[in-house]
Amino acid sequence: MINDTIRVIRAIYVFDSRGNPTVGVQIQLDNGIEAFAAVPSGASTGAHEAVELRDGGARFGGKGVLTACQHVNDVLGPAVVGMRASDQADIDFVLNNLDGTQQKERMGANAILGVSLAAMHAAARAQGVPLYRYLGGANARSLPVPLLNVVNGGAHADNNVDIQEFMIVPVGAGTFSEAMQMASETYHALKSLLKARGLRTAVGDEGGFAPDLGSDREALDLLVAAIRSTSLEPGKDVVLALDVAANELRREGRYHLGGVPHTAAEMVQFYRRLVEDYPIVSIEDGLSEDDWEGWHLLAHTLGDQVQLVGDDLFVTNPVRIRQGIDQGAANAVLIKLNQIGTVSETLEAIRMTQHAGWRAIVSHRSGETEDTTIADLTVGVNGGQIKTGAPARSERVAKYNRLLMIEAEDSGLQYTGWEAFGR
Ligand code: 2PG
Ligand code: MG
Repeated sequence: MINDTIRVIRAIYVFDSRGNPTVGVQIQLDNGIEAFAAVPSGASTGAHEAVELRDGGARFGGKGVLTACQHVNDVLGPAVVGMRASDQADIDFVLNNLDGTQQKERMGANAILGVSLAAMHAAARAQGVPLYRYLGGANARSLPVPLLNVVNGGAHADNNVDIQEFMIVPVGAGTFSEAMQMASETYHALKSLLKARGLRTAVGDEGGFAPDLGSDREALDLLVAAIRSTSLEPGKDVVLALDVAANELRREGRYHLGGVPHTAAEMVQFYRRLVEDYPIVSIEDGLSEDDWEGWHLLAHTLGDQVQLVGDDLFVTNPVRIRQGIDQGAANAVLIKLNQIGTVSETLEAIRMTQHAGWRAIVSHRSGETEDTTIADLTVGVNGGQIKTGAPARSERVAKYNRLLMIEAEDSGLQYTGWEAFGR
């Protein structure tokens, strides 16, 4: 039997891509194996997410994580020392029990997830297999289609674009590396187009460009033009996806687009026209986190044409996902480890989603680090899709680079391509 007993767990703060502190957890096993995991952080967070514990006060503008680190060092870490790193479910059970709240606000989901992730990495190392193989065993067989956010708006950029993310999706590629080439070439073509039109080429939090544009349609037109100018065919080689992050648009019961208030039904019609006019295959958070009725209408109207992804709606929470499946409120779930706060609950969320015949898209957060866990996670669970920002900025490309390495070391893995969207 492999000896993977946990000997030491220690948290320190490290920086994320926005320059804010975040929790980093170091782990050492009795057999000498060490691992490290860093926790990501969102900006457009859902009200139902597990709680990220911040110190408040003057230090780091209130965003310090010393309390969360202290919880790891004094409470959570000591409780799992002596347990086996591969006993993930037991570890996560102990962590959750020590917290004892619904949304992990006592210990902090950032503290809990740091320990949970570190244990998972150490366990994989102890078994001498890559993380995706540890998670998926013989069943890990595909490389995901990347959803690359190349135009940033909403809460992720200082511009006047309402929709938070405009993504390119290289479904027509034969391999993951070919997909990344298509994406990178389109990204650079987009930059040239922006320059030629005298538009800003500064980037937002996820590495996408953040130009001031007249409308959301102008962003979509630019993307189609960029794809064409690389000799790729929009709708065949490369398609489009949106994350509206509609929570951020909602005020006084209406969705504010271009300064004009819209009902949920009007939003659905807005999407219907966009899907008619552009090669859009996926719309995330088209409506807000508690607008179940609106989601139902959206799924009823567009559910058989386009992937409808719940992010703030489901917050990777099995209870909310169950509700969504029972109501037919969407057909896909965005998976973010830190929305729920442990590895086990994340795996449970994915299992439930896939079991219902829905798609589970593994995702980064807008605040990221060099940690590449999500690349292995999506391969391990055959997620088929990953969303991790532009093909630029190291905290984003670290995940794509990890997938390139997985592709290079394991020729048995197939690129998912169009199949990711059931076509
Ligand atoms: C989202 C994410 C990631 P944030 O809304 O899907 O792109 O953003 O991490 O700010 O919630
Ligand atoms: Mg989102």
